[in-house]
Formats: sequence, C-alpha cells, structure tokens
Amino acid sequence: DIHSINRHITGSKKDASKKFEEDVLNGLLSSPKKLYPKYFYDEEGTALFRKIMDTPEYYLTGCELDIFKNKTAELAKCITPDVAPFDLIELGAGDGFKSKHLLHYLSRANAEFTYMPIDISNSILGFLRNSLQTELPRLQVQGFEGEYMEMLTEACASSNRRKVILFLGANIGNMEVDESINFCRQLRTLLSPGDLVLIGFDLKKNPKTVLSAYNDKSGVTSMFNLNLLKRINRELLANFVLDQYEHYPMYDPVSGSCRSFLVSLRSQHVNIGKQTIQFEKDEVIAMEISQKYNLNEIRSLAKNTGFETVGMVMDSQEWFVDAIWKI
Ligand code: AVI
Repeated sequence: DIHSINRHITGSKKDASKKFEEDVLNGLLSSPKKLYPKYFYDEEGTALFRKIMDTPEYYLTGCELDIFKNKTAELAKCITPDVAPFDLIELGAGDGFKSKHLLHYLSRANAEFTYMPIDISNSILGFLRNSLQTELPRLQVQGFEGEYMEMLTEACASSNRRKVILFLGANIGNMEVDESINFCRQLRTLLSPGDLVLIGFDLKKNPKTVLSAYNDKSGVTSMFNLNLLKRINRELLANFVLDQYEHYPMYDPVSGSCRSFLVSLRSQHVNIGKQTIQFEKDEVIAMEISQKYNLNEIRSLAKNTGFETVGMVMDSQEWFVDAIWKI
C-alpha cells in the first residue's frame, strides 16, 4: 500500500500560538479593528464552515460541485494536456468533496500523479486522508498541514514533476484584491513553464443572492464569526461576551466585495491576557472579505501576475467559474 500522508508541521505549537496572539492584538489595536479569517478554522470553526456549506443560501459549494461533477472531462483535459506524470497540489483542500470527482476521473484514466493536499486545519486533513484511503486506496497522497505559501513552497520543493495547483472554493476571495495580486505573483515564482493553476472564483451576480449566502436564516454564519471570539477567549484567556457582538454582512455590487463585521452592541472593554481593548458602542471588527469577480477581472488578474488564461469552466447557472491558467 503506497498510500501515505506526511504531516509537515511548521515550527512548534508554541510559535503558532504566539503568532495567533500577536495577530489578534495587532488587529484589535489597529483602526479599524480587524481579525484574520485564517483563524476561523479551529476544530469548531471548521465544523461550522461545513455547516455553512450545507445551508440553502450558500450556493458556492453546490456551483463548484456542479462543475467538478458534470464537467470533469473538460477539467481533466485542461490539466492533463499530455500523459507525463505530474503532481496535483491542492491549496485549502478541506474534505476534498469536490476534487474527489477529479481524482476519481484521473485515476480511472490511469493518469500518473501524486495528490498533495494542503490545509491549515489538521482535523480536516485527517478526515480527508481516511476517506481517500477507502475510496481510492491506490492513490498516492502526501498531505501538508499549514499556511498556503509556506506549505506550497514545501510541496513544490518536494516535487520534481509537472505541477498542477488547485485552489478551489473561492478561497482566493478571502484575500483583498491587492493581496490576491501578491499571492498570484508569489505563486508564479514557484512554477515553471508547463505547470498549470486551476482557481475557483465566485462570480458577481444578483446582490441579494450574494448577501444572503453570508446571512443565512439559520444563523450559522453568525456563529462562524462569533466562534473566532470564542477561540480568542479560550486560547488567549480573553473575556469577550459573545452576545454583545452582532454579525453584520454587507455586499457592494460595484466593487464585488462582500464583507462581514462584528458590531459591538455597547461600549465595553475586553481583556486579552494583560492587554485591554476598548470598544465604542457600534464599533466594528472587520472579520472577512469574500471578493466576487467577473470574467474580465479574472483575465486581468492572470495577465497582471504573469499567467495566461487557457480555460474558463462554469457551472450551469454561470454563478461560479474555475479558471485554468498557464505560465
Ligand atoms: C472559505 N471561503 C471561501 C468562504 C467564503 O465564502 O468566503 C468562507 C465563508 N465565510 C462565511 N461563509 C463562508
């Protein structure tokens, strides 16, 4: 059995929690106050995100699943222009729910490749490993636990074949536009001619549809945001009173930026370790951006960062696109 997962853990647990504390304090001491969405994904946050994907309002997952289920051949054709063996590196693989359709298809076509999932959530990587072991026991898997760029650099260093990078789920939308440009440029420096990138973008659409995806009736998205305060309470010995903060999502259809905030419902302060953070009544913490794009914006992003768009595969509603870029 050649199935294996190697955990690559960056630094020690202590470094990670020091970094978390620094980022949280810096974020809450800046103006406007902000927190980083990458910290949503502790065990509880990961479970809540999986619940979000199951809400009727959160269309993104279903749209991209439609692509991976029903346009698998088109995707496979784009990423395997020849029969040479390659490494399939997935950023933010999660439970691999969508990519598995491609993995099955490529395996059935006898493509020779190693699957390298990268995720910041250790619990989800374990889940993915177990499910792949039963579903595709012959697939070679090498997992990397940690942040995108760090782990991508490691994955690329351990690969000496053609590389295909998967970056699904509109995860790129969680970067500010200028951050996404830097990210794509950095990604470009890790790749060589022949390598490909497949990135999922959520498309601009009726603003009500977008907004309700981040404002589900059952309140899971609100819990997802508040869970970060809960995590800060637990890990950094803070005392946020959760019901004094309210989830506020907004969408600007012109810029395509969907943003979520937590609003302080009263004037209050929070102790985080030895620090005290003051909140005015109605002051907000910027929690997350989920940027929406149109096809031209995606083509320009590619062009401005050293890539060329070679494919655009959309779901049947044309709400979501997986763009394929080459160097
Ligand atoms: C992971 N990411 C693409 C999700 C999104 O749509 O921005 C995270 C999320 N936040 C609230 N709901 C979902």
